[in-house]
Amino acid sequence: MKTVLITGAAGDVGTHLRRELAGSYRLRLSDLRPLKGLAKGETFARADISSMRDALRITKGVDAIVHLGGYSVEGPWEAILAANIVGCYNVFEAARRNGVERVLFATSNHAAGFYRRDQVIDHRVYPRPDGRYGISKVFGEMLGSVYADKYGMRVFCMRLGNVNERPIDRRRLSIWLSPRDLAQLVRIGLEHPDIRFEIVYGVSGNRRSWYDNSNALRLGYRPQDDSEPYAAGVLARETPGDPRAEACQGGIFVHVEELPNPAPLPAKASKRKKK
Ligand code: 15L
Repeated sequence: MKTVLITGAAGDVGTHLRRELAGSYRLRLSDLRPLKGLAKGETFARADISSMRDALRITKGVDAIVHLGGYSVEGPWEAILAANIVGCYNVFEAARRNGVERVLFATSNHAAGFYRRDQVIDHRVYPRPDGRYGISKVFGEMLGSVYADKYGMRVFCMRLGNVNERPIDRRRLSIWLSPRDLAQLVRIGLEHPDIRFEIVYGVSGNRRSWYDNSNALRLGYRPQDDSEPYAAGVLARETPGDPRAEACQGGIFVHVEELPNPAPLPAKASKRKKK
C-alpha cells in the first residue's frame, strides 16, 4: 500500500479526501492546524510548509504527495507569499530531495479566472489569473513543470473548481466538484503510469462547465456527478451580483482584494502582517 502525504489536510478539500481515500492508502496528514480524530491508516504531522525544515520532515519516506496546503482564497501578499509561493516551493523541493516520485498539486480555477464565462477553455490556454492567489497557483503549476522536466518528477496539476457536497451558487454550477469525483481524479494522479506533467480541471461532469476537460478524460477520468439537478434550486435563490464578477469565470475574485481565509497564517506571515 502506498504512503501518501496530504498537506492542508484539515481543510475542507482534505477532509473530503481523507474520507474518500480511506483504506486505499496509508495517509500521512499535515496541517498548521491541529487535527483530531485520526482514522485507521492515518497519521498526523503538524507542519508549517513555509519552513523548509518542516517540509523536509513531512515529505520523507512517502510515495506521493497531494499538496492542498496554503492560503486558499484571495488575500494579502505577505500571506500568499509565505504559504503559496515559499510553501509550494518548499514542498516541491523537499519532495525532490527526498526522492518522492509524484506530486499532485491543487491549483485552482483562479489560475484562469479572467476568462469570460462565454468562453470554453482547456488545459493549454494562456493562464489569466484573477489576483495574487491566482498568480500563486500559476506559480505552482510552473514549479511543477520544472520539477517534471528537469528532475523527472511525475506532476499532476488539478485546477480545482469548488469542492462541496452540492453546488452553492450560479458560478459553482459550472465549476462544482463532488467529493467522489475529486477522489477519482486524485486516484488517477496517484496511479496513472503515463503521467509526466499534466494540467486537468477538477470539476464534475457539469453540463454548464466552462472547461474542455479532454486532458482529464484522456487519462481515464469519468465524472459521476453533474450539477444540473441542483440548478433550479440554486438559481431560484440567486440575486444579481457585481457585473465584473458575473462576466468572469473567477467571480468576485476578479475585483475583491481579500476574502476571509479559513486557515491560520504561517507564523512568518502573521509576524510580517502585524508590522
Ligand atoms: C478556490 O480556489 C478556493 O480555494 C475555494 O475556497 C473556492 O473559493 C473556489 O476556489 C471557488 O472558486 O469557488
